[in-house]
Amino acid sequence: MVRLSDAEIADALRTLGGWERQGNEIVRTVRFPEFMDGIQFVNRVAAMAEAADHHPDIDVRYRNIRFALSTHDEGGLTDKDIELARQINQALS
Ligand code: H2B
Repeated sequence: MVRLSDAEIADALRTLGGWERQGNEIVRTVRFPEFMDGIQFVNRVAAMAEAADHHPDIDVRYRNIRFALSTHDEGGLTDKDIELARQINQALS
């Protein structure tokens, strides 16, 4: 898996609503109606992550859940992060 260039990351983010780059990560924070809605969504993302063998950092703050994606093995962002972000967006839509 090759690291994406700054331009490739910027291009991908143009089609990924809600995500922004923060250094070696892309992040999205989602607010859910209730705490348990967020937890159930985290479970769905966990299943996606296992299927992809690619795991987000997830920060649960009551109804606000922050997902951070990075490819730790490569020390940066790769297509795996973009693909998981797309899956998360699709699950939210
Ligand atoms: N998740 C993330 N986010 N980055 C990685 O580099 C990574 C991972 N590596 N999940 C995977 C697992 C790797 O350790 C296994 C061996 O495929």
